[in-house]
Formats: sequence, C-alpha cells, structure tokens
Amino acid sequence: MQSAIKEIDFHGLEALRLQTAAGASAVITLYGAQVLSWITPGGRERLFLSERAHYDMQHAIRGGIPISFPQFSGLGDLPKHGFVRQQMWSVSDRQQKDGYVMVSLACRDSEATRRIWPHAFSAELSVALDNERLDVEFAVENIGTATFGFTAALHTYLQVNEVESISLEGLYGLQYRDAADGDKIKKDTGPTLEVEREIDRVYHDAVGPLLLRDGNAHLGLNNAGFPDVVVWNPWEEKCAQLTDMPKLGFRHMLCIEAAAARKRVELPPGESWWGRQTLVAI
Ligand code: TA6
Repeated sequence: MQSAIKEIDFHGLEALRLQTAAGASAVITLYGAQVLSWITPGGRERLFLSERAHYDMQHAIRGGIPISFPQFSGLGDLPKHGFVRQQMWSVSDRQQKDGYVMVSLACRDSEATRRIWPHAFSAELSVALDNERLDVEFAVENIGTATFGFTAALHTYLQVNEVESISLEGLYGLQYRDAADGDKIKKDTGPTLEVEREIDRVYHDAVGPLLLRDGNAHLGLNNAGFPDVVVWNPWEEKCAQLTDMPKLGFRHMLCIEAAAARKRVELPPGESWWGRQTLVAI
C-alpha cells in the first residue's frame, strides 16, 4: 500500500482520506474540518461515529473530532460549542513523506460568522497521520483590530468496546468542574477513572499524558497548548434525548477532549494561539 491523500465522498460530504503505507487511515470532512475516522494498522477504528449522525450540513456531525470554537459547550451566549463545526473549510496544505501524511484545512470569518460573533479570525486544523499516531492541531489567528476572547476544544469521541470496562489514568489529584453535578468544583481522588454513570467533567490544568485502557486496545493521549481535559459520556437517559445517537450508543463511546475551557484565551490583534491533541495507539 502507498501513502496517499485522496478526495472522497463521505455520506455525501466532500472529504479527504489520508492513508499511510503501513495501513493507517483517517477521514476528514471539509464541513467542520472534522476527523470522522481514524483506523490504525491492523484495521481497528479508534473514533466513535454515531450511526445516526446527520450529514445534511444543517447539524453538527455526532462523532469523530468536532471542533468547538469560539465557545466551548454552553460557556457563553454563542451557539453551543461555537460555530466552526458547521462551517465549510478549505484545504490549505497537504504533505506526504515516508510513513507520514498531513493535511491542513482553513476557515475564516465571513459575514455570517460576524453576525454571530463580531470578530475577524483565521483558523487552521492540521491533521498528521503516522501509523499508530494521530496529531490534531487547531490554530487561531486574530486578523482583526481588537482583542477577542474564546474558549475551544477538540471534542474527540473515542470508540470503546464497552465503556463500563475502560479505565483512564492520568487525572488523579486534579481539580475539575462537574457539569453533571451543578458545576461543583471537585478533586479527582482515584488513581484511575471508571465510567458507570453520566460523566461531564472539565479537568483543570491537566497537562500530563493520559492512558485509556480498553481491553487489549490501549490509547495514549497528550495535549499541548490546551490546558484542560474534558471527559464526557451522556449515559442512558441523556443519550436517549440525543436524536442523532442510537439508544445504546453511549456504551461504545467516551469523549476525551483537549480543551481551553476554564480560562478564556485572550488573543490580541496579529497574535496566534494553537493547541494540539495527540493520540497514540499502544
Ligand atoms: O464536551 C461535553 C459537552 O459540552 C457536554 O456537556 C455535552 O452536551 C456534549 O458536549 C455534546 O454537545 P453537543 O452540542 O454536541 O450535543
């Protein structure tokens, strides 16, 4: 197999398929610059994509790696998770080297985005695929004349065998805001995190690596630039309220997100900010 970047149709959406010579692949749609599939050599799909996701460009796509910008979740008056996940992006760069494939997608403000959020910005998402590893980097530049503030996330939906059987290491002792319990500030007290009910936590200053153990498929996660980590699973009741999720979909997903959520990033004119999430299959 040759490494390649191909233009494809993914459920009617324009997309790129990245492929390495060793058999890893990833799919990114131009709508939302959303990574919707990441398959590691050996053929295992690592991202969760809802079988009931909408591809009509009227909704955000449920699964993969949606981008939250310029607002994480409901932390402000903008639409939940901002609006770039529902924008068309364009391909700004593509590179292929031995065993490594990279594409960048760009989007910037328009009349429509300025009606929602009155700022001039340029954003870029770069996805690098390197056999067992996926790097997703989100960068924003303030191309206007006034400072703007934002929160953001790479809202990564991981596919897991059975969410009740996973364990997540690396969050011990960290402070978090528990969005599933009235936004109370708490401290993580277990050496590993298990998921047995709804979980919606923003871990603050979670800069160390994480290890997700899922049967025999382990995944290492690392953030750079993003200070926070969000862990989300809607569990049964909330999952049933999501019309684009199958009833039992919550059992096979866990969002582990790289986020800048606790503190807004303040970006002066002419300045840039970037954050990256690295996923490594172990
Ligand atoms: O990142 C966690 C979260 O903010 C949850 O509170 C949950 O609502 C989730 O994102 C999904 O949001 P969405 O707008 O995509 O349904």
